[in-house]
Amino acid sequence: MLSTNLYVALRAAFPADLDSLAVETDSGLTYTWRDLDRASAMVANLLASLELPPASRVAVQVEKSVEALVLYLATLRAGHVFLPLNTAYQAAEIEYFIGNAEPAVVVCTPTNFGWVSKLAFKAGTQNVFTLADDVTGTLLDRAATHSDVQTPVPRTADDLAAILYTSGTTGRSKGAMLTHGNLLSNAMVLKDYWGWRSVEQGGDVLIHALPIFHVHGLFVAIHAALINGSTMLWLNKFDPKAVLARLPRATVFMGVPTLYTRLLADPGLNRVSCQNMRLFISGSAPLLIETFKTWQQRTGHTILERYGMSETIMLTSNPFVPDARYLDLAGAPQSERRGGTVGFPLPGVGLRVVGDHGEPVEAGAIGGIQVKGPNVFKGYWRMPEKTAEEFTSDGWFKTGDVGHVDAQGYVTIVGRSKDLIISGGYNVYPAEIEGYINEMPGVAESAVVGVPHADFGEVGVALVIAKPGAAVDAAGILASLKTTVANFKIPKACLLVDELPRNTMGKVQKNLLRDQHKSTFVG
Ligand code: MLC
Ligand code: AMP
Repeated sequence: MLSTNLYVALRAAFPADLDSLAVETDSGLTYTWRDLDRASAMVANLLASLELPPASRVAVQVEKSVEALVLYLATLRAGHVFLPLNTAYQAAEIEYFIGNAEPAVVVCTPTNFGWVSKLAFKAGTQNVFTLADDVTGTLLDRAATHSDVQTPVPRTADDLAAILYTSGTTGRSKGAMLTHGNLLSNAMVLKDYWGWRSVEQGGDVLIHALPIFHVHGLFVAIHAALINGSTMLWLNKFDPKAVLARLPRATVFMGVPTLYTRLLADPGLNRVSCQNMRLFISGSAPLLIETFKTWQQRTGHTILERYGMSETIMLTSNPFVPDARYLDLAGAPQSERRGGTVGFPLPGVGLRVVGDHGEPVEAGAIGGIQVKGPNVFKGYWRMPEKTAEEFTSDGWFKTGDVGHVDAQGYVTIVGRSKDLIISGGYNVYPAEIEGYINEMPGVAESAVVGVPHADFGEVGVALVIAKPGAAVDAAGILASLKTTVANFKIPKACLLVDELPRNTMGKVQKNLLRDQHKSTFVG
């Protein structure tokens, strides 16, 4: 069991040659392992100089950069709690997170400093720094005056390391509290299960093309690279051409399904460009079987699909190679990566499928997925009742995902009991968008549902009923939403309708709406 700060464990895994390459960016900057260690010490010392109570929240909404990664490491070192925020969030969203988390430090882009600092100061935050993606900002100016040596603050496995806001299964955004122990145990399991190669074994090189404000880019990708001493080829923004250009020097790639479909759209993706690669990993949203198969044909590689969530980090994975240490339910080594499934529960993760009333279902039957393990979060920030609702009395976390486990043990996700749209790997909560639309003048009611989309997998469509006699304009609704919420949450179509289908209880039948509008974007 971890008895120290997560940073200490990551640091212990840095290669012996601290002057070797840790990160190379798309703008040509290079960082050695020593650079990461020294820079994060300086920022940690800056945080220490603020004399904050232990486990203060450090809320961060900045563009992706290696300095943002350094800030994450520094927050761990200083014993505080990292709170990353999607760069697309607008003022109303940021105001809620700051009000709820009460961060002691807020770091934002220089461009957003005006409005973010106003919100932060109003909420009582004393320290607002800026950080741009070109190695500038007041955070770095202030850190430059501090020592590049720092002893990480002792933390236990149960101490908080990060809070990730997610709507979980219902309602308003809740802060999922992840501990040093959650993050380290999951990183160690993935290092082993995905067969990461140490520097002595030739090393791995990861193409890091995901945003770093979610589990996938921040924890799965970064921790895997750091805990293995692997170099990262770092892209501040996903660009298929930039990924293709780096494939010959890389061995591992991680992406949401949209990244795979966009790469497939480039003729430069083929067996030759992928010949140095050893592993392509997909997750955060369902990978279509067509994408899985086309990828196999084009590149000769079988994508490894895994499943996780903010509250639990990684839960299941298809196997890396047949390995006698990991047996399937039939007692044979887990071997095949099976498209359409998310593989097996990771070592140490308990997974069960239950019926509507929590009763166990027969093998192979569909039901709610519940999980247990050292990776499962500590609860929702300052919401003990919500936390209690999402756990069973015997300690299993209700994921809100619906699926089944076959006789061999492969887990398949078939749907979600939570009303959630996953668009390009980002979560969109229909209730939040409906709330904004319902407030608009002339709107009587609305429903937002997810429909298939070739690029984003799934996107929202809004169905709106106008009040009698009111002149409501669908384009105007979308334009108004754009001024209020993050752009990825905006429905990609809005239709005015006369009525919404309801069941006998009066509840809108979203399954019918999804079915009616399923061809809006695909043939
Ligand atoms: C961008 N847009 C999106 C969108 N991303 N709309 C819906 N869904 C999305 N995901 C909007 C833009 O605002 C823009 O609108 C229009 O779509 C076209 O933008 P784009 O230039 O094509 O988008 P791009 O910037 O290229 O971003 C697409 C993307 C990005 C796929 C690269 O969405 C992305 O990085 N997704 C990864 C998300 C991720 O990391 N998820 C992990 C969650 S962790 P307009 O109107 O402005 O033109 C998790 C747990 C787990 O789920 O298991 O891993
Ligand atoms: P988040 O709250 O952003 O962490 O999103 C987690 C949700 O993403 C999960 O509860 C699943 O619904 C979904 N998810 C993650 N990985 C997969 C996958 N491989 N297949 C299907 N759904 C996935």
